[in-house]
Amino acid sequence: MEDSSKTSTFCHQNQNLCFLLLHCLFFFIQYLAAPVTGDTLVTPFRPIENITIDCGSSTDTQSLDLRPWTGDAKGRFTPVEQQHDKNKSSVIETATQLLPAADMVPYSTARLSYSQFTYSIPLVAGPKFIRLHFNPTSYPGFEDPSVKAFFSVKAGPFTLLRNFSALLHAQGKLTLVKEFCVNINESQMLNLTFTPNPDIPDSYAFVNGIEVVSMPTNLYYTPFSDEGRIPFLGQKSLYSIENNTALETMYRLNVGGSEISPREDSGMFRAWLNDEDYLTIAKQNALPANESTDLTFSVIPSFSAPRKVYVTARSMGTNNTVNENFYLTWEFDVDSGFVYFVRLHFCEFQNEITRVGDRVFEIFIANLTADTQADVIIWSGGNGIPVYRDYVVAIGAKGNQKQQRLSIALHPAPAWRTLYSDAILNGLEIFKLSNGFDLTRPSLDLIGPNVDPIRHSRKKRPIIVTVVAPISVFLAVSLLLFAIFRIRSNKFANSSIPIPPSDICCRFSLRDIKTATNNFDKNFIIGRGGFGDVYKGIINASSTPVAIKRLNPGSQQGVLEFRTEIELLSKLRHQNLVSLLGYCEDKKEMILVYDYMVHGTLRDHLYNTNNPPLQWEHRLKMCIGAAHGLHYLHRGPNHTIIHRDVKTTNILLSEKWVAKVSDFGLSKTNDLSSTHISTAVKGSFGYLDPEYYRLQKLTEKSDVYSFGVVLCEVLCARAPIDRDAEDHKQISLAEWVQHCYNNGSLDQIIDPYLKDKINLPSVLKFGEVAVSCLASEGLKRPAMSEVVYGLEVALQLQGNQVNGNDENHTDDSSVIDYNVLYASGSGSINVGR
Ligand SMILES: *[C@@H]1O[C@H](CO)[C@@H](O)[C@H](O)[C@H]1NC(C)=O
Ligand SMILES: *[C@@H]1O[C@H](CO)[C@@H](O)[C@H](O)[C@H]1NC(C)=O
Ligand SMILES: *[C@@H]1O[C@H](CO)[C@@H](O)[C@H](O)[C@H]1NC(C)=O
Ligand SMILES: *[C@@H]1O[C@H](CO)[C@@H](O)[C@H](O)[C@H]1NC(C)=O
Ligand SMILES: *[C@@H]1O[C@H](CO)[C@@H](O)[C@H](O)[C@H]1NC(C)=O
Ligand SMILES: *[C@@H]1O[C@H](CO)[C@@H](O)[C@H](O)[C@H]1NC(C)=O
Ligand SMILES: *[C@@H]1O[C@H](CO)[C@@H](O)[C@H](O)[C@H]1NC(C)=O
Ligand SMILES: *[C@@H]1O[C@H](CO)[C@@H](O)[C@H](O)[C@H]1NC(C)=O
Ligand SMILES: CC(=O)N[C@H]1CO[C@H](CO)[C@@H](O)[C@@H]1O
Repeated sequence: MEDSSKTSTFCHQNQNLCFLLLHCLFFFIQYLAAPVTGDTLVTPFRPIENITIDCGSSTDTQSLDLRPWTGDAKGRFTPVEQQHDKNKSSVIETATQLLPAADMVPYSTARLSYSQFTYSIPLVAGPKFIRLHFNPTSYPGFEDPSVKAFFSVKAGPFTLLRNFSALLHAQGKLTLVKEFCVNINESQMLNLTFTPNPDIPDSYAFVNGIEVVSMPTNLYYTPFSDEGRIPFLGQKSLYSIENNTALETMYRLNVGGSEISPREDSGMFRAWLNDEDYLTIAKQNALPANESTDLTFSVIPSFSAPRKVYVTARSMGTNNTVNENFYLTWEFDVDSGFVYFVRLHFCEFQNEITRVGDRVFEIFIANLTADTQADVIIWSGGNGIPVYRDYVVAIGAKGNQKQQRLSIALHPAPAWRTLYSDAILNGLEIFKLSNGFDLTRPSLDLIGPNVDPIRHSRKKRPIIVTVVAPISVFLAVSLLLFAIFRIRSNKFANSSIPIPPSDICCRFSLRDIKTATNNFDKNFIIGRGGFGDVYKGIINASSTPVAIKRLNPGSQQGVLEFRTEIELLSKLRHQNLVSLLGYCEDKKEMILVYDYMVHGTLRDHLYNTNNPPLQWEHRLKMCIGAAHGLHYLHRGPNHTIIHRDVKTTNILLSEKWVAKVSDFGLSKTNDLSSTHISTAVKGSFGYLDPEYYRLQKLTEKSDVYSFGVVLCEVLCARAPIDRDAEDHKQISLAEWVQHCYNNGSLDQIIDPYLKDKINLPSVLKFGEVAVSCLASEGLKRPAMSEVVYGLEVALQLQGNQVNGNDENHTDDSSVIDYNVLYASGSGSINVGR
């Protein structure tokens, strides 16, 4: 028998090849027919085969959705029985149970048998959906289905079901559909065999309806040319779904939207359910469907999922503060010992989300990290463009549990990466993949004693994180601070503020301040900060201008920071720190008086400015000066102070172009008397240390990171975040500099003004210091003393040509005060190696 069948297959090979080619052509045309331009032109997939068999029916019927079904008792699809025992013969019965009208076809009739029966269905080559429809009820003449209706189903060589009980699987529902995907190698009869469980006496098999629908060749199967393209989570490898794999559909959901009936699918009669039952917490936001969204299928074929999937979605909602700590999570029961194929469908259709970086989130599947920077706009290329992402994950066994929960969790990316702290999902599909030809036997590799079920990498984070300001506020603060110390007025008042005796911080009366600022005249404002306005005033006797910072009244946060700043600054004296001259605390007013910094902020001389560009040597000296200032803060004789808001707008330039670190409003002392360091994440967009953000643990290495960003700005003369960058890699300056440094292309991104004016070794040294500051682990970043040393090496490599012979810029910051530098006897110097 076997020999003859092989021979006949062989004889037909040429004919089959022809068939294959024809169908390849057919699919090709179908792909072409799927438009890639506008939503209005979308046509659903037209399957060449859409076979529907109404089992147990002697007539052709039609379901309520107008699909025609072929009765199997008439001949064409009549199954063949293995042994025809009169008493155990297959019978056709009308189900006694009352079914809803919509379910009458094909569920009102059934084919049942105590012996094996086989449907032979002629098919052309290619992947197919096979759907089996069951109405698990009692049928006259057949014993209790809960004990006897156990059977297996094979499709060709694939075992789809074994010891299967439709009644148990239906879990109380009236009907049940099992969907599989198999690939037909060559045009052949597909044998679909139902076998009662031989271990159970008088067991029987039954089926109410069978569907076979052809599907696009590479809808789920990996194209022949692609050697593995799906990330295999937890395995550091890629996976391909090959023709010899059978798939069982476990879940197919229209996330955030309503159920989609087979009729409404994109031509393949797939059913999409709502996701609500699978959410771990019911509160999540379903985004309102925007039915008028124009979808553009430029990345994936338009039949990938019906339109409804992409114009509805679920997100976390608008409360950023809550989202930071939240995982938007679905959970699904799956069988242990199998590999699962997960497809996530995305489409940004909200008007707000149009640009790279708008909504970036993390994806975890089965507790494994699937993506840390999911950005639908990057994947799709824009708003209204659907896209899907595939992942494969193995679910091992935990103990002897036959089933486990596969979770899909979304979490917003850290605030320095994403504008909205949110995540989105439009649809999802989960398939079980066969082990060899078997979808029912767990793989020993996955449940064997040696295999620890693949462990999750997602750390459970205690929910004690307080994020003080959402990203938009960071942005706003950045922008506002940008303006500090910018001179807006040339009118100065005569002031009666007395000169503070020596450099000891003194207390001014409110009247003094009012006189100096002409009663807080708006024309005297030179900047606006997060805590209030900054005025310029003149101390009469010396005609030395001062900067007067008036805190917004009524801000509790501000009062604390005000006192912190007085306490800190009055104790600190260093040539690279802005000196506090005095303060005023009167009624509700809180005012600080500083040295006025004539040349404004460092940023004022780097970009977005009319000031002439700074020479490289000057930039180096300013960086060295600021680094000294920070080093003094970190390693002062009696204190450790973490600045927490290091940025180019907080580095001011004195009349003699000495860089001075300013704005200690966000600082925290870590001296012996303080018992804890606040864990509230503070800082500015673009400068925030990702490790600090992640671990909420504040160390001076967070300042080192921010200073690394400052160095990048100085080198490239651009903002830390450029949301208009053409390439998304360039949005974050820190990431871009690291990327270019590692590629050896650092010289190509430096400030064009500097080109040809600097020595490459100096730039490379500078880049090395900057990149070392940006190390993702704080421990690997240098101390500020090492940064100072590294920058001095860079200055030497440049030849230090400035000394003495520059009219405009006389700079004393290159003079290193080693007593200050090594005051705390801090560690070794590695940066300069
Ligand atoms: C067939 O069924 C009849 C009655 O239902 C019974 O009398 C007879 O013994 C059965 N025959 C076999 C071979 O089981
Ligand atoms: C898988 O099957 C399809 C259709 O039968 C065929 O076009 C494709 O080449 C096959 N791929 C592989 C890897 O055999
Ligand atoms: C078949 O499944 C039932 C219910 O899950 C189980 O009790 C029984 O042991 C299984 N039988 C075999 C032979 O696997
Ligand atoms: C398809 O063909 C491959 C190789 O040609 C073979 O290994 C595999 O068993 C075939 N699959 C089916 C379902 O016939
Ligand atoms: C399918 O089943 C028929 C009848 O049961 C048998 O003759 C044929 O050889 C089978 N074909 C395959 C590919 O198993
Ligand atoms: C829905 O989408 C259309 C087209 O993209 C857009 O013009 C409209 O503003 C959207 N409506 C809402 C409520 O987002
Ligand atoms: C966000 O949630 C927090 C905590 O539940 C709540 O205090 C705050 O009012 C919410 N904000 C908005 C805008 O709903
Ligand atoms: C994932 O983690 C949760 C909670 O720690 C656990 O209950 C679940 O079993 C894990 N899932 C898998 C697939 O390991
Ligand atoms: C979507 C599709 O192609 N449906 C076809 C399925 O087959 C019946 C005939 O059996 C056609 O009438 C449908 O148009």
